[in-house]
Amino acid sequence: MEDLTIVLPTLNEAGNVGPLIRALHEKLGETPVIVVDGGSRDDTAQEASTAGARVSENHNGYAAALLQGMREANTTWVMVLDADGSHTPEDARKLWDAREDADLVVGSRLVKGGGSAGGPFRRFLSRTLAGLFATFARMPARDVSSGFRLYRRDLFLDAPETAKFFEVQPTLLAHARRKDARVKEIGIYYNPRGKGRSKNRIIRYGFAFLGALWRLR
Ligand SMILES: Nc1nc2c(ncn2[C@@H]2O[C@H](COP(=O)(O)OP(=O)(O)OP(=O)(O)O)[C@@H](O)[C@H]2O)c(=O)[nH]1
Ligand SMILES: [Mg+2]
Repeated sequence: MEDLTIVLPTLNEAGNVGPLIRALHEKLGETPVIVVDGGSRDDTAQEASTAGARVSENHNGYAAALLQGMREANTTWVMVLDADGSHTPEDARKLWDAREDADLVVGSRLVKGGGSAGGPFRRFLSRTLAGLFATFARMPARDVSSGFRLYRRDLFLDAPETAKFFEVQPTLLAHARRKDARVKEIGIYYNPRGKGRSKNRIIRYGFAFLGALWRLR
């Protein structure tokens, strides 16, 4: 798509990232894809470049990888999604089609048309986080931990780099609010990851989210 770059942070996503890039190209045309790899020990980088992505590296965690991808893109819009198969190309198309009158489109499990096959524990977590942030910090979207988003790039180039892990998601929402950005929330369906095992560490990331909640309250 003209004026769009797709950014995929990856860590050991061989078997997932190649098919995803091809499917994204089917839904969104030959949109440039930047894979920001966190030091995968499998064939992620090779697979991504064979599928047509530009691969760069960042070993400082998910948040730094996301922000690096945003800086390396040079289009008006940057879409970020998980490379493990949880986020679908069909929903990517939905976010792209919703960009009119928006500066940030949030792919949301928690609005009409959204949902999740993440299992009851995961559903509980995303809802609890949403509830906590809604109560203690003013957020412009309900699904504060969703990593599926379409950003108007220039508004986010000066985002704070305080977050290290997935708490970058509410941190960027708070940034959008400070900038009076127009935020839309669009229903997406969250699937279980494809190949490979989870890098989500509930304790570490839980504390990181609580730290972000404290900063953004
Ligand atoms: N560059 C980079 N990417 C990461 C890092 N950790 C995770 N990712 C990628 O970020 C996306 C989301 O991470 P996941 O491991 O799927 O996190 P999750 O969805 O909470 O957990 P599961 O789906 O259960 O594994 C995936 O594309 C990962 O490969 C990291 O430290 N650096
Ligand atoms: Mg995942």
